[in-house]
Amino acid sequence: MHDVDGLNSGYASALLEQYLENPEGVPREWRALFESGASELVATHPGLARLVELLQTDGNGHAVSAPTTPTAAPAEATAPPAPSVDHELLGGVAAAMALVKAYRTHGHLAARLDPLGSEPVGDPSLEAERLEPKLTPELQRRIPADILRVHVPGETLADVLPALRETYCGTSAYEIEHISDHEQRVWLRAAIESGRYRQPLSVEERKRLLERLSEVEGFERYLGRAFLGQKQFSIEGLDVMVPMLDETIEIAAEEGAHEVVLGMAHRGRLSVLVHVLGRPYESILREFEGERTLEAIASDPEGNTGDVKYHLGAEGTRPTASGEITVTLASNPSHLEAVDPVVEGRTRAEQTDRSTRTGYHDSSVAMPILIHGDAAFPAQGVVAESLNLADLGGYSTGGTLHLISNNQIGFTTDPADGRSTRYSSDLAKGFDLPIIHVNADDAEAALAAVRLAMAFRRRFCTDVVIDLVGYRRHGHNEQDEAAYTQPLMTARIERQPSVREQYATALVEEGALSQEEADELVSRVSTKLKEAHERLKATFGQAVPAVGYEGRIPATGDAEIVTAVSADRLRQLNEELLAVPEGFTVNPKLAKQLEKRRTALDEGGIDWGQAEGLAFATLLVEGIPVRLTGQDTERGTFSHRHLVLHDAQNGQALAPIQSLTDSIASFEIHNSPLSEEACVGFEYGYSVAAPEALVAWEAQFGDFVNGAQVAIDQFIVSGLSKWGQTSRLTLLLPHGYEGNGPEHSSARLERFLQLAAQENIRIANCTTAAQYFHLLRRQALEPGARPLIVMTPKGLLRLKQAASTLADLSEGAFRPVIAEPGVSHEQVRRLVLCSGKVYYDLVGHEARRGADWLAVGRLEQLYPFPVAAAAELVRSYPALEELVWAQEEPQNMGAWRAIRHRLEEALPEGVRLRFSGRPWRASPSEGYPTAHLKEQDRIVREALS
Ligand SMILES: Cc1ncc(C[n+]2csc(CCOP(=O)(O)OP(=O)(O)O)c2C)c(N)n1
Repeated sequence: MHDVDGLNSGYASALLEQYLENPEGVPREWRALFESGASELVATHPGLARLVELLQTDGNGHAVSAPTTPTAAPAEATAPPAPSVDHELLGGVAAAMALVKAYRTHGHLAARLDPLGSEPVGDPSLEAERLEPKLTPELQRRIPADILRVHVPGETLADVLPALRETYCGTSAYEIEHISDHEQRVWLRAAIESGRYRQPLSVEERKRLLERLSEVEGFERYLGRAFLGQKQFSIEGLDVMVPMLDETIEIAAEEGAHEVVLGMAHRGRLSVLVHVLGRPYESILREFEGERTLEAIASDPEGNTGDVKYHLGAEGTRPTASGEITVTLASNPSHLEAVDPVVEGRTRAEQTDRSTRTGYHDSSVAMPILIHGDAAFPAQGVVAESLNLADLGGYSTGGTLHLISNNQIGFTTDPADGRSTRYSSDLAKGFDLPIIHVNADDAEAALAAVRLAMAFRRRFCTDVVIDLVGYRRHGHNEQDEAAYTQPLMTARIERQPSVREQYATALVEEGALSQEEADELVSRVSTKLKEAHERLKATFGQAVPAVGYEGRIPATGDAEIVTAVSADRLRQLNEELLAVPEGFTVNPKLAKQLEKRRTALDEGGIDWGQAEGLAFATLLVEGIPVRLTGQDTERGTFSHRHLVLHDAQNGQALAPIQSLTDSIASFEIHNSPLSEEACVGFEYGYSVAAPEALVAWEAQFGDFVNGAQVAIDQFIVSGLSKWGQTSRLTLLLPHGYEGNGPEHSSARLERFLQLAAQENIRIANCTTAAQYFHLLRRQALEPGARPLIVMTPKGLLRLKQAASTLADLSEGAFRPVIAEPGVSHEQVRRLVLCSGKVYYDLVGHEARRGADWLAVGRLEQLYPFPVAAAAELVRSYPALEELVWAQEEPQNMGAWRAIRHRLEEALPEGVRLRFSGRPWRASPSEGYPTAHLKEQDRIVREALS
């Protein structure tokens, strides 16, 4: 820096103002000063004032000059000339500021985060001696600390520099400067630098921490010895995760949470079950023994598959200083990270009071914790999808603690092959989350990281990430030889004393306890485990108590479910659904459409959207909460729903369904973000934790539901068999061939049918608004909860013939099979059976006209297959010769392959079965509308003639 002509505070302030307005308008030297790490200074006048004050004296207390002929300076800056500027100090201050900024921004690059001792890359900006001007020790001592606005103690830069280095480049490191919220950045800097959350532990706390680490290590090592080579996915190398969870739960309870919902994969899960959820040792030991006594796993009386021990969920109650707290570990599949949105949904359900009309959400009552693998976090898309939910009105949970259990490897894949970013956590930067990296061998620093994270979460209600950097002592699992692929790392790990050993040594050296006492902590655990194991062995041969399943729900029972609703009630609710308060302007075009709903009850023509609204409203007055989400669901993709109205004058939103006079339950409705996997997972989690509610998710078009395939395969259809976990989650999937190409036609009915077994789910495809009304109500009221998959229509939403009358809703029930009305059964020789929209193509076709030997039947429920009703229908045509199954979908898709055997079983002797539909196809439908029409016509003709 050279030739800053002179200074006074008025001049400097004016320059600053000018700089803020237009950086290009101030002299280069000043711009450099303002920009060289002095952004904080620039933004805050007190810092500037102090700088000016400092620079106005030459070190001997003499005032220094102001410009005589300021080139780009404001005209009023006319202080008397004075001797000279302390250029060295001025430059030093700028460099010091740059240095502080560098520590905050890049300090992590020089931090000692790897317990295995790899060298940090460092960064030139962190080296005081390499800056220009050089920050020599003398110069450092001349720069007062207060001008730097740091929070570490010290008078001058020379004092604060080591503290900054220790803070930002020690065994903890921080990435916070990417956060766009100024208040959050400022808070974090102060919290980190002041050491507020890194207060030294008391001797008692240290001993307790050592005891905990001994328990963790003792447990893992006992399992390793007793069940040599069995998979346990040991936590060793990241042992401190357990005390970190202890600390998190303790703080969560202190902040008023009644429940913590935890999601994690295999690594360390058994240790978490025992130590964090309080599962008795015996229950885990039994699982290991179970693999030896095959009988235990081969004899589930209900034909369930069960699951491996490191997938099972559990619930435990833990005492804390602030009272008891429930800790729930969500069951999860192998599919890494798939459980993330499920945990969020579960938590959200716990946080929601569904007895109020809009659902009162209080995020303080439950807290989600997600533990991620370092390979999975950056690479599984569902992570990003889930992070994107965090701040959305319909999804937020008040901040998730993300803990990356970073063992610096994914199975056999090194980070260099596993991600394109420096850190595993980098994705979180894009979500503006603070990231705390911490060395897993510094147990106290790890606890401090939790305290900081929790304080931040409490203050700002947002997610926080802790990247816990450790290692993996035993390879991917205990059957694996890590040295095949990571020989050097494996050898290094063999030399690494455990965190327990390191911490014990440190405490013994400090005199906090003796070596004997430290050893005693270890042997105590092993004794306890041995005893538990002996106790367990003594019970072998006795009946095995059920462990791990969270409340089995009986399948469909005999209870009569009344889905019809009195006409008076429907009239009243219909009026209320159409009512808007004084002064609310409904869009005039929409108002006309809605007006039709007013007369439809008396004149007929209740369409899909209206029937759906009425179904929801009737449930609300019966005390059943409803939650409906999906892409553009408030209006409805096909503009058919309109449960949320927007004032044409001011845009204000209004959902009349949320203020029904007699409603005693919540109606939540939210447009979802453009995600399938996370959104379906979220709703699944919500529905599991809210078994009394009707939770529905709607796809934009059914085709897109395959973006949520993991949630479907791994949770929705198999959760019951694996974990005894089910729900009444309802998927609304627009389906039907209307000439919109391969991707706006099929909700892949065949997939759901293939996944249906043991009455795990229900699948329906209805053809009238009333059927949909009764179906939704039945789904909510049926005592046995099961997920429901509905192929919902597009064209039928407005089709006159698909509309219903008031009597259709106030009488009757859902009919799984419907015979064609107005047909004389005696004459029928061919029954064309179909499902969904193609029914109207068939009955409306010219070939149908006058063919009194033909009837078209509808299968409205595809699973569980209505065996009796289908047989009854077929037998009701005494002259039947042929049954044709007609479908729009190709032969390898749709319902055909799943129900063919059912149809064959239903056929009387001598009646033929024939298929009419698209031929085997790799893509669901034609791309050209004309090709579609031609093909549709062929299918219908072949069925009818
Ligand atoms: C979606 C998915 N793909 C692949 C796998 C197979 N798999 C199991 S563990 C693992 C490595 C995971 O590494 P990381 O996330 O770092 O966790 P770690 O096992 O190291 O704790 C892989 C690839 C899986 N379980 N899930």
